[in-house]
Amino acid sequence: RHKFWETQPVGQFKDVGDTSLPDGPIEPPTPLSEVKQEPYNLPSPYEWTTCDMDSEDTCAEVYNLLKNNYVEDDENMFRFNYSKEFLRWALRPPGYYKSWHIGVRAKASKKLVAFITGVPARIRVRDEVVKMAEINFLCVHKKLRSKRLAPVMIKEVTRRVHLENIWQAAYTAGVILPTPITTCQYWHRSLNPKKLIDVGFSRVGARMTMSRTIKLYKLPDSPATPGFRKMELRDVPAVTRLLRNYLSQFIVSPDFDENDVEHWLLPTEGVVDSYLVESPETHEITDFCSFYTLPSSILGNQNYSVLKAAYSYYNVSTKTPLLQLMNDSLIVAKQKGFDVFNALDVMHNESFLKELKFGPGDGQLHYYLYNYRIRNALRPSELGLVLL
Ligand code: YNC
Ligand code: MG
Repeated sequence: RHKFWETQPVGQFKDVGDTSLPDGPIEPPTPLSEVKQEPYNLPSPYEWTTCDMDSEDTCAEVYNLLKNNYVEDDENMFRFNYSKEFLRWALRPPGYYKSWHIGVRAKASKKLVAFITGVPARIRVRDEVVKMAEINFLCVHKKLRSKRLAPVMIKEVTRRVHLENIWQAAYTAGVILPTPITTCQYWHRSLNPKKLIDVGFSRVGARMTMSRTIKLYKLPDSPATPGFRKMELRDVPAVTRLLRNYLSQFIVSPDFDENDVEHWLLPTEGVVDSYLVESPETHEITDFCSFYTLPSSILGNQNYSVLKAAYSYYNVSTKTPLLQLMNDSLIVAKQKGFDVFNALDVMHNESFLKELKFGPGDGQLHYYLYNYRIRNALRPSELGLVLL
């Protein structure tokens, strides 16, 4: 059924429940000299290109490919619209490899028609920290679909990851492939219910009116927690300690050091927002919350073209109840003009979703590891990893 995925070192559906297979790498690394030195062959009208995300022109080409061809919802009403600044942030973390930012061009026109990326990450699985690639932004132009280009792109990124002596990867997808380590659900908290209803993102509930709906989702004008403020560069060491300690309880999570925290969590305008609670008495950093900015294009609506969405990222509560911390996060997101705040049911998110008036979305997000078996699927609450 999966002509390509059946050939890959991933957990196979036929092995689900087989307790004789050990957790950990499926295949051992091969000597680097045995890694294929030349790129895989593309159909002859196409050629490989390495995308230099430092270049304004290349970044704009990638942005436009994704804006027009990347992920849509099941009803084709919305399409992710990652900003150029976001793409630069997502693709240039500490130690990134330019060679993992892979494009395909039409030889004749030089038009960019496909893309796939990896970035390096240390991911902890139980008590082992594994160097991995996080694979994202796999996209084939709408006119080139179903021609088996995706398997070639996946094999090529795999080859380039292997050339850096890295043998595992993590990725998410909306489709079911062999085989998810966990399956998560998105939840949505309306911040601008009128717009969400007007564009068909949500509906006026049974026995509800527009004005009652607006009242239901109303939030205070400013955060309630004393000492709640934006994260700054000087907070990196304290946030790293807080986050490392928090993430250690999950079965799978990133192993963040201070450089990673500075890159992934220090606020970047229009890309990632982070707040923390500094105790007014002790000046201790006790709590942390963050979200990233990922708008969606609204397809074929007369009045609106963009849905402004915030996505819950990493949140840590030690003193402030998580519910209160996340309510403050909703308040600042509302103040910044977001229409909706999205969160997965990962980590401890279940504990606040219903109470803070998030509603379950349709469509699921499956998490996968490449060349690393986990015999028993995790519960979403056992996962401490958010991919972009
Ligand atoms: C997908 N999302 O099953 P089988 S998520 C992985 N991830 O193979 P074709 C996928 N595989 O089943 P199309 C996939 N979607 O026959 C499809 N596949 O074994 C598999 N959409 O290829 C599929 N972006 O080229 C099948 O299909 C084979 O032309 C079919 O292209 C697919 O970024 C795609 O949703 C997704 O642009 C490119 O539909 C296209 O349809 C598209 O005939 C809209 O492909 C955008 C979209 C996907 C977002 C993402 C994560 C990707 C992970 C890739 C796997 C990485 C593995 C680890 C590599 C490093 C290893 C090391 C070390
Ligand atoms: Mg194709």
